[in-house]
This record gives sequence, structure tokens and C-alpha cells, in this order.
Amino acid sequence: MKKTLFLFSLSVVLGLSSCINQDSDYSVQTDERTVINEALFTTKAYDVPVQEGRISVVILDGDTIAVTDTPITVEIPKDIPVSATRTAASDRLQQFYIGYEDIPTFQPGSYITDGNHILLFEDSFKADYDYNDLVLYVKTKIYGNANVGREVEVSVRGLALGSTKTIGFGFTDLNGNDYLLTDNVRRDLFDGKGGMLNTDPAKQYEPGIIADGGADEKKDNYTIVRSPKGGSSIETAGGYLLFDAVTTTNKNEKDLWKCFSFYILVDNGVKLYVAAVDATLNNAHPYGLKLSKNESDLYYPAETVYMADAFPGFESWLANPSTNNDWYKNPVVENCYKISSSGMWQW
Ligand SMILES: [Ca+2]
Ligand SMILES: [Ca+2]
Repeated sequence: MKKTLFLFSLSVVLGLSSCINQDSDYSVQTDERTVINEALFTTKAYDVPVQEGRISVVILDGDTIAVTDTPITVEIPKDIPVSATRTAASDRLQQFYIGYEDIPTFQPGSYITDGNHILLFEDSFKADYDYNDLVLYVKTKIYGNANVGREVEVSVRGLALGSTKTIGFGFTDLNGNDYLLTDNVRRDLFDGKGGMLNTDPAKQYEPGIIADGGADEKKDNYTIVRSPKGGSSIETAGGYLLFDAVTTTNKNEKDLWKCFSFYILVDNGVKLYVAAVDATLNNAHPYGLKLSKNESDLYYPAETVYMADAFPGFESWLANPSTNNDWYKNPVVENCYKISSSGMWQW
């Protein structure tokens, strides 16, 4: 049975390589059409261990992703094994304890988590799966306190726009609240520049999209464009977008790792979420991928290059998502656009 399934999925994938359009059932309403396939999440939950009277610190790829004395669950890449000891300097994931005296400003019963992710979206049911139709660098922050609730913050930076559509971007939170951060990413994240942006390897990186100045400098110039909910604001400044919101209900710290369900909004109201697939297809490709940022250069497919021609491990992962989780580390560089990690896209 397993072998049959594998062969079937392989044939679907091979068919897709030679013929980009999938045979979708277009009689299905678009809003019922997609379903999130959590097997295609590239991240997983990590339960942060805590000890009475101490602060637990978690570091991922050099970035501090959690500071807490409260049991919480944070998000880590699936290809990182969670072993009993995570304190060697060479470990991508490290966890250790410090005393309250080490962080005088830390409030007992609270936590802070940070996420650093690259989002890659495919913008259409009739897809070419080059996953560069919108590429974003997204930083998320959650401040929590057992007695007060949660505050979330999302910072977004546009990296590539390999699409001619009008694309919106937003997320749904754990409480089901919907936050459309922008209804036009070209205007708010790419300075309104026309054409395909940062998907042609023969072209230089568009320096106008991301200013050379540091994030803090840029944030000083944010302009509030709208306040969608009480106490929340969305602010933009050339190529950046900052959003924060307070949420005080449904405090489930075990679900924090999937606090942000990001989506793009296309075709006058179709939402395509990270890891969402066409429910009318078998072994369907996701419309969005969320990769954990690390210190290496960022590669994604050049315009119209199918993902598996840019990352040969992609189809094996798709056929069996519990393995080959590190496919994103092995690009065929000549089929990709590259964004250097040396300053240009760092915050
Ligand atoms: Ca595409
Ligand atoms: Ca594209």
C-alpha cells in the first residue's frame, strides 16, 4: 500500500514538472478550495523547559528566540533534532538557564519569543510553483504575561515580487482574528516599483526596496497608515511594515508556535495560506512556504523556474514531508535568485 501511494505521488509530481497546470476542479468555490496541510509546515513545536526560580533562554542559529520562566512552546525548523542536551556552541538550537538577577527588567511569570522567517508564496491556482511571487522576511515577537495576556508584533520586509497581480498580505492569529496588514504589497513593501522585482538573476538587487540604514533608523520614520482594531496599528516606511496588536483572550501558550498563520490575498478575495493546498488535488503543492531564517545567503527560484529545478530535494520532501526537511539548504544556484546575507537584507 505504501509503495502504491509513493508511486502515485511520484507520478503526480512528475506530471507537474512537465506540465505546470494541475487538473484542478474549478467548480469548487475558491473559499472552500484550500485546506492547510500541517505536514507541509517546515517548522515544528519545541517545548521550552523551565525551572523554578530561573529564566530559561533559547537560542536558534545565533538569535535568541525565547526568554521565559513560563512553560511555552516555540517554533523551530523541522530539520533540527531536539536532543536532551543543547548547550554545545555548535548546536543550532541551544537552551540554558540564567538567574533573575541577570535580567533585572524581567517580570516573573512572563515571556518573550522571537521568530525570524522567510515566506515564499505562489499566487495562483494555475501555478508555475516558482514560489517567488511574493518573498518576505518576517520577524514576529510575542510578549506574554500570565496575568495580562499577549501582545504580538509583526515586522515585514519585502524581498521579492515575481508577480503582476495585486497581492495583499496578512495573518490569522490563534483566536481566529484576521489581520490584513496590507492590501497592496507592491505599494507598501516595494515602494510602488513596477515589474518583477528581484527574481531575474541577471539583474542587480533593487536597492531602493531595502534601505541601507539599519532597522531602528528606519522604524523612526514609520508612518501609521491605518488602525484596523482598537489598540492596533499598521505602519509602513519604504519597504518595511510594522504591526502590533494586543490580544487578551484564549491564552494557550502551548500553541504559540503557530500563533501566526500568514496568507496572501489574491484575485479579489482568495486567501492562500502558508502550507495551504488545493483540496481538490492529491499530493498538492502548498501555496506558501515558511522557512526559518539562518545566517546563510537566501536562495529562491528565479522567475518561472519550478521549485524542484531550484531545490532538487523539494519533490522528495513533498512526497514524504517527514523526511528531507533540509531540502531548502541545497539550491541549484544558477536557477536561483540570491540575496546575500552580508548586510543587504539584515535587520
Ligand atoms: Ca508563480
Ligand atoms: Ca513568479
